[in-house]
Amino acid sequence: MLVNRLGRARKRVSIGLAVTALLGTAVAAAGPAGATQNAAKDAPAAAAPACSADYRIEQTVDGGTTWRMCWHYNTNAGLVLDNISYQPKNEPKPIPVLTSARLGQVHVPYDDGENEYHDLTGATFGTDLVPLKPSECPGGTIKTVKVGSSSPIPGGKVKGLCTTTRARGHAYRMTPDLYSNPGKVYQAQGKDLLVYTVNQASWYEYITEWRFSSDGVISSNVGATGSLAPEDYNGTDGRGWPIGKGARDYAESHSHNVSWRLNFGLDGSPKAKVEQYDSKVTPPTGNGNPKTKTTRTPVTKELIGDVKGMRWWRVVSATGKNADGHKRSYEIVPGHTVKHPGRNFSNHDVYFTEYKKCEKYTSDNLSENCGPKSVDKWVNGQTLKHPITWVNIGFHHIARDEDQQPMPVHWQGFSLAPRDVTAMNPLTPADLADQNGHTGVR
Ligand SMILES: [Cu+2]
Repeated sequence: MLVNRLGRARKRVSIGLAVTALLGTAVAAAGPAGATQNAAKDAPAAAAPACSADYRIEQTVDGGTTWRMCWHYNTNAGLVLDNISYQPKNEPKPIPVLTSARLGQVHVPYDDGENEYHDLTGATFGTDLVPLKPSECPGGTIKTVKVGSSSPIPGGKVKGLCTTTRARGHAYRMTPDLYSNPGKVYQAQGKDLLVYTVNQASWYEYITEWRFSSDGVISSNVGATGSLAPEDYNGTDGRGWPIGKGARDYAESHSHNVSWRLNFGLDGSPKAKVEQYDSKVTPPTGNGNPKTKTTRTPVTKELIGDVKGMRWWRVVSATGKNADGHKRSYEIVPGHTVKHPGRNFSNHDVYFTEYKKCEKYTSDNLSENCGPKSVDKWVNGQTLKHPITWVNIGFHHIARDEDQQPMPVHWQGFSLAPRDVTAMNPLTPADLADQNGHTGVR
């Protein structure tokens, strides 16, 4: 990630100046209404997104599920999705899920300690949105993003936001009676709405992908591709891997610690509750079987959380219940991750902080007069009334011969799984709609 190409080095400086000029205000938003939009995204989500057609995404996917959202673009954070709502086929109106969802930081520390980058706030990630070819957005639409004068694309308008759909295989499958009627099968193939951009940070290209499934799951993954930084082939100190012939060029090892900032707005209210679940397994005694006891801990104050054993968290709606009378929630499901103990903001899986407008970036926070610069230091015992969720997913990149050239995409990310948002599987076929709860032996 070293930057010594003259143009890029200059660019880094010019961005630094631009950021300085903007300190204390909203970071440069290239969305429909700039600061107004920034303020609006923290308000409770409306049932229908309040944005113009150019900034609206609405897609009904197979199974009758409709996802709606607005988007805008920020020259640091990149793509920002606002007012995301989910409407399965049997729901009378959209269910607001997230008021705002975006990256929080891409932190790249090198193993030799010489460099440590914060790609959103300290590199070209946001300004260097790349134009997409139609073939990179199969079956979809590429929207124009007004990045502005900091874009390397003349005019600053980049055809860089793809929205499309993609098959994901089975949504469900059920054979009610394999023995007497093996031909009777309920099955459906799932379709997802995909929303993605590609941002260049020096030699790397990051694909930021959001996936909205017909069953209510939201996933975000960042795919790192592009090139290994040509300057970083001096890892002969035991902190690199030989790339190229023999043992001459050693690509320096490093980490990509990607984090996300999620501002939930379940059922249109920011006042969600956070819960942590832990399960204790007791090994069997004698000829018995293992037993597991699960306990719920309300997270009432700001928290730094680590996955341990069977632990998980959910964000619970303060107001909404499904048709079964259960509180709606979304569960946080981290993907594969490696924590980076080099900094406290990269050494944990989740951070729940009380909403504060100026707390924008996981590390290297750009706001002036906002106290410490990283998320870990914002966790200081405040009561959670309007929780902000930060998810950190790390990857230690020890390069390999296959990383050139270009580098195959490496994905890292997480999902948000609906838990009791609807009373049944939102894709339940009409035949099975009465099978809710203990319906007896089939
Ligand atoms: Cu890498």
